[in-house]
Amino acid sequence: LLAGGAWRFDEASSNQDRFGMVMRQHQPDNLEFPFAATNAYITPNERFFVRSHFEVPRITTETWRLKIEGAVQKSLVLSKADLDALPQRDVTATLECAGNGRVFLVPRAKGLLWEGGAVGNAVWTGVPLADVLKLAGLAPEAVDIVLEGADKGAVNDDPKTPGVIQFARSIPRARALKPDVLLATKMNGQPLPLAHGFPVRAVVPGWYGVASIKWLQRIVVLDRLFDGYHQTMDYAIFERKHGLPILTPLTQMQVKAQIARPGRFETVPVGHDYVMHGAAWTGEGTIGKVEVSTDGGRQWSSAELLGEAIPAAWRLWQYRWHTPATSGTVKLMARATDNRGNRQPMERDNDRRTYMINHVMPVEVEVH
Ligand SMILES: Nc1nc2c(c(=O)[nH]1)N[C@H]1C(S)=C(S)[C@@H](COP(=O)(O)O)O[C@H]1N2
Ligand SMILES: [Mo]
Repeated sequence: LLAGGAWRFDEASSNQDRFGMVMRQHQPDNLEFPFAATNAYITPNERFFVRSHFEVPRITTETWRLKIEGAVQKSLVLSKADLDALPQRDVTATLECAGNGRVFLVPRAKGLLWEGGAVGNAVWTGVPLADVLKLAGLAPEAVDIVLEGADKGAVNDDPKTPGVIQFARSIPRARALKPDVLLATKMNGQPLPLAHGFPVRAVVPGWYGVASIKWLQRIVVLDRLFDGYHQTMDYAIFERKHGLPILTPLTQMQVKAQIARPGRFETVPVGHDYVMHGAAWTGEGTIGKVEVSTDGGRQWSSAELLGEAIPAAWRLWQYRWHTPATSGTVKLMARATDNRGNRQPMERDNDRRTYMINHVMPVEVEVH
């Protein structure tokens, strides 16, 4: 007889320490990483969030081509072999979706309701975009570099797209020419996975993920700023100049610390040493400090930063918290400051619409 109490799951099964990805949308599939499971500096490819607006285009390496046209000295068509023959470099960079944390906005926002897992950190390998632009030769009037993906579709709710369009975003000339912007063919040493842009994607370190165009197929150099759909009707915020709200495409990630553990509503033991941990990142800079409050924001103490400061890559942090001697609800907060002096705001700024969500968000836990 098998006693009920003696029954156990098979410890050899592969799900023992693996939280699965969380599905936020089907077809196109959009998945987030369960952020509470953060336990390593590098996010493994199969645990890196997926944000895709249209169906994944299936491309073969043999037929893939990259066209470079517009305000250039000479238009080019490169094959994957042409790209592979150019000097390669590695860049470690964190990608965060501009809508990460949207589920916490009040009132409830439209769009994918990400919790904290639309972020990941990877080593990208590829050819600097600047080298490819040099081959084509930028014309003097070149202002904006539009990157276009091979994926396409139509948005049928307002604001509608003008029929079927490709996913496309631009990077201003000066940013595009810095050597850290890559046309990446590898992610953490592996060929780019299909969901992450196979065979070639852009990586724009320090910028919200939307700039890092997947399934790259065309570069169009414009003599004016690009006002495409995905940086005006979508992925744009209001910036105020002389009191005028001006719709502006999102660029750099805003400084942010997230708590991985304890998780929301997790119970922690009374009078115990608990090691809180998480990650913090900013745009093109590095993290200067992470502070933690365990009393709802009255007092702040410095957390320990792990590893080294690499621009545009996240920094893991931890903080030894001696939990209260009596049970009750505690509001934990983490707040990051970057090396340029930017610190996370305490309040939400609604000019940011449903993007750039980096205000300090308390995590309630039960001391029990
Ligand atoms: N071609 C293309 N590129 C794209 C997207 C897309 O839908 N199509 N999504 C963008 C957005 S909004 C983000 S946050 C990142 C996500 O990259 P990932 O899916 O590799 O995490 O890709 C960006 N690049
Ligand atoms: Mo995104």
